[in-house]
Parts: sequence; structure tokens; C-alpha cells
Amino acid sequence: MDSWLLTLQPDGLQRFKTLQADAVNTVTERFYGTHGSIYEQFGARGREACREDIAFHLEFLRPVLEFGHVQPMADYLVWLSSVLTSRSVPTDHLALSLDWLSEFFADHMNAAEAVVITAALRKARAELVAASGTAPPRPESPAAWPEAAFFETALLAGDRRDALRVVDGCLDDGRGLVDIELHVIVPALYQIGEKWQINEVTIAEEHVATAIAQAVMTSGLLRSMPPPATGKRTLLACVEGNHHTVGLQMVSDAFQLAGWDVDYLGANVPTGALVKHATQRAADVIGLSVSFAQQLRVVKDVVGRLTLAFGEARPAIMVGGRAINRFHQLAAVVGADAYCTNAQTAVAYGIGV
Ligand code: B12
Repeated sequence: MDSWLLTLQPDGLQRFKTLQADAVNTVTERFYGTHGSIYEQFGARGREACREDIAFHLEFLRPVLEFGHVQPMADYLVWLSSVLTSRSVPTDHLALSLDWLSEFFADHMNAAEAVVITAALRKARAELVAASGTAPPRPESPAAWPEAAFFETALLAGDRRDALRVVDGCLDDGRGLVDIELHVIVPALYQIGEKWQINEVTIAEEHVATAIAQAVMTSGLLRSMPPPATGKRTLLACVEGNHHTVGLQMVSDAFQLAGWDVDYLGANVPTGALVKHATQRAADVIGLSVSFAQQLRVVKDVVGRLTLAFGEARPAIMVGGRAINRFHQLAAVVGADAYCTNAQTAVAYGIGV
């Protein structure tokens, strides 16, 4: 575990939040003031892209300031550097943007708060520089069955029939859907993500692949025999801001195939709606999916509000998803009862609750 950094108090975080937009503008204009000629090649869209990137740095910085764990931001910077390199965009200004953000906050916040922010940015910068030229870290992929490669080819060709044939073939062999999802569909989607990152797969191809994967999963679920009902219920949701639903759908399938009733709320569920629904549904376990570090504060808020609403009777809360798989420690930081790395361990946890 990396060392934890100092954090900001709630009022400091609030001040940081109100300064975010100003910081983005100041640093963007500073880039254009000093290096404008280099950016001319990107046209009007260039300024917008620069603004978006710096805004994203701050989105990742915020959880560092709140929870004191810098690694998710460092991972993001290394990942961004690799994405920019694959698209022939210069990356040497990435570290400079962190320096200028440090200067901005040193000028605009009180001395003690500025120390916290500067330390976080310096640490993130050092990690970025140390990782220069290396591949971005990736969460471990579950062991891939040989069918995963065929499945990936079918997804990238946009071939629904072939994709369905792969999954149907596995089911015909007597293999269970939950295993097929873990050892065929997950590795294929992770590979497609890697290929998008190095600019070998377009956004549209990734969208087609995801849509086919989801359709095939639904078809596999309909083919699978429902077990006797256990009378237990789980409520599953992607927290606000998380649009990655496939993993959650796998968790949903696994619970259904273990005889549970499932309230599957899908992508980007507003916190208020999630908490209200939870209070009406008497779930035994609540599962929250979180893909990026910026969503940690949302999870913490959801856990806090559920605790307030239920008191002692609050259902157990498990968290999962990309951000958690890479940094298990964060589950405790947001107040969850458990983290589960995949659909199978999620069901095992649910059964034990
Ligand atoms: C498909 C996809 C999308 C789709 C998702 C559509 C959908 N309906 O789900 C869309 C287009 C929306 C999307 C958007 C984005 N994406 Co995306 N996406 C992917 C991709 C290719 C596959 C995701 C997936 O389904 N994986 C398979 C599932 C099964 O894996 P999983 O989510 O990890 O789930 C497993 C476990 O984590 C766990 N689990 C998951 N949820 C839960 C919940 C509970 C309760 C439990 C217990 C367990 C659990 O169980 C599952 C296994 O059993 C990944 C590549 C990858 N490596 O995953 C990139 C990827 C995750 N995306 C990425 C990015 C950058 C983005 C965007 C920021 C892109 C952009 N600029 O807009 C946005 C952010 C959207 C957001 N705010 O959430 C990056 C993240 C990089 C990083 N630094 O972490 C990745 C890794 C691609 C890459 N290699 O660069 N994405």
C-alpha cells in the first residue's frame, strides 16, 4: 500500500470545488499564452480538449484531497499519457499542467490547504514521470478460455450470430453462464478496451461490441434454468457517474442464477433515487458498481445516506467495479462492508450475509 497523503477538511474541499472552473480556465489560457503556436494545429477544438483534460485532472485530484490516496490519479495520468501518445498528441505538457495547477491553488487557497494540494500534485507528477514509457497499469483479467479470442473477433466484426454461437456452444457443453461471462466475455471486453486505448478500435466499434455482449448475455440468461427461489433479494446499481453496466449485469445474472430476486437499476443512478428505492425494497444486500476514483465520494455519500435511513437495520453493502478491483483498500474508505472482485465472489458474499 502506498503512503497516504494529508487531506482537506470539508470546508477546504468546498473551496477547492468552487475554484475548479477558474483553475481550468487559468491553466488553459496559460498554455495558449505560452505555447499557442504548437496548439494551432488542433484548431478551435484544441482549446476545448485542453480545457476538458485539465478539468479531468481536477476530477481525479478531488478524491486524492478527500481520501489521501494518490495512486488512482497517478494511474489516470499514465493512462492519459498513453492515450495521447497513441493519437500523436504531445504529452510533455501533462507534467507542466500539474505544476501550473499547483501554482494556481497556492495563490488562491490558504497556506495550509495549499500545502495539501501541492503535495498531492507533486506526488502524482512524480509517479507520472517515474512511469514514463511504461504501459499503464491494468487490473488483472480473469483467466481467458480459448473461446474468448473467437468471441472478441466476433464482437469486433459486429457479428451477433458468431458471438451467440460461441456462448451457445459453451452452454451446450454444460458450462454455466456465470463462468462463461467471467472467462469469455470479460477477457474479450478487457482486450477491446486495451485496443481502444492504443487507437486500434474506434469508439463506434467498442459500442457495437458492448451492445452485442449485452444481448448475448441476456440470451444466455433466458436459456439457463432458473433455480428455486431463495426468498433473498439484492439491489444492484451503478453509482451516479458510472456508465459501465456490463459488470453489474453479470453480478445480476449470477444472483438470479443463485435463486435471488434482483432489483437491477443499471447505469448512473442518482443518489437520491437509489436511496429512496432501497428504503422501499428490503434488500438483503446492496451492490454498488464504481469504475473511477471520482465516483468514490458518491459511494461514500450513498453509504452514509443508507446508514441514516436504515440505522441498525441497514442491508450489507458490497462494492465492486474497475476502481475497486485495482484498489481494494478504497472499499473500507467509503464505508462499504465488503468488496467483491467479480460476480461469483459477490454471490458468495451475499450467501454469507
Ligand atoms: C464498454 C466500455 C464503455 C462503455 C460502457 C457501456 C456499458 N453499457 O457498460 C461506455 C462507452 C459507456 C464507456 C464509457 C467510458 N469509458 Co469505458 N470501457 C468500456 C470497456 C471497453 C468494457 C467495460 C466492460 O464492460 N468490461 C467488462 C466488465 C464485466 O468488467 P468490469 O466492469 O470490471 O466488471 C467486473 C468486475 O469489476 C466486477 N464488478 C463490476 N461491477 C460490480 C458491481 C458489484 C456490486 C460487484 C460486487 C462487482 C462488480 O464484476 C465484473 C466481473 O464479474 C472498458 C475496458 C475494460 N477494461 O473494462 C473501457 C474502460 C473501462 N473505459 C474507459 C474510459 C476511459 C471510459 C470513458 C472515460 C471514455 C470517455 N472519454 O468518455 C467513459 C466514462 C463513462 C463513465 N463515466 O462511466 C477506460 C478506463 C481507463 C482508466 N483510466 O481506468 C477503459 C479501461 C478503456 C481503456 N482501456 O482505456 N466505456
